[in-house]
Amino acid sequence: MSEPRTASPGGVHAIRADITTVAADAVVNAANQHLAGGGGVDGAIHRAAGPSLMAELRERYDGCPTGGAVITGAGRLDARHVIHAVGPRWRDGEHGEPEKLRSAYRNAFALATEHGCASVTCPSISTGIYGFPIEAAAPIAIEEALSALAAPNTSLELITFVLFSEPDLAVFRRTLEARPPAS
Ligand code: AR6
Repeated sequence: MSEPRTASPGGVHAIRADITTVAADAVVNAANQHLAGGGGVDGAIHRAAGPSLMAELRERYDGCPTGGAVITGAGRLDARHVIHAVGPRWRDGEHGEPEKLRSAYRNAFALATEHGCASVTCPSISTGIYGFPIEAAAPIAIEEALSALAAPNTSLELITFVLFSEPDLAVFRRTLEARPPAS
């Protein structure tokens, strides 16, 4: 796992899977401000990675604000890093939720490129327990992924959104089809 993984074709993709089973240089986690673990994809990632993840979070970080992201090793996951991104809890859309979600993705992809990652897997942040409507979240996620891939000198080549359900996958696929490909 010393070489960055690349898979062809590059770009932004959406698949249906359990994110803990998909290999990548970095796996994005939908975490909370306390970096305390929890349910949903956060619980699944911590269970699959093992206790080293929580140990490193406790040692290196004192939480993370909403819209931010931090990075750790990946324990037993088939990855080099886990990037813990904190999305917003949905209230009514009038409390900066879209901007905070955009910021969580942007910071997550920035960390991935700072660490020389080529491939990143990513869940749909905030659209589970945090209640962000997925139709509004998918365009934000995909715009940020395309913009991260288009940045000059980025190490990023492939961003795969890993959705847990067919309806969620359909929303991401529809949104992707409506967008121009990354240049
Ligand atoms: N692989 C891929 N996607 C998954 C998986 C999985 N194994 N498990 C769930 N999802 P959520 P949030 C999907 O609730 O809304 C935690 O307690 C899920 O269907 O995991 O950002 C944290 O600690 C949904 O589409 O994250 C926070 O407290 C997406 O992942 C809080 O939940 C995100 O749902 C964060 O809530």
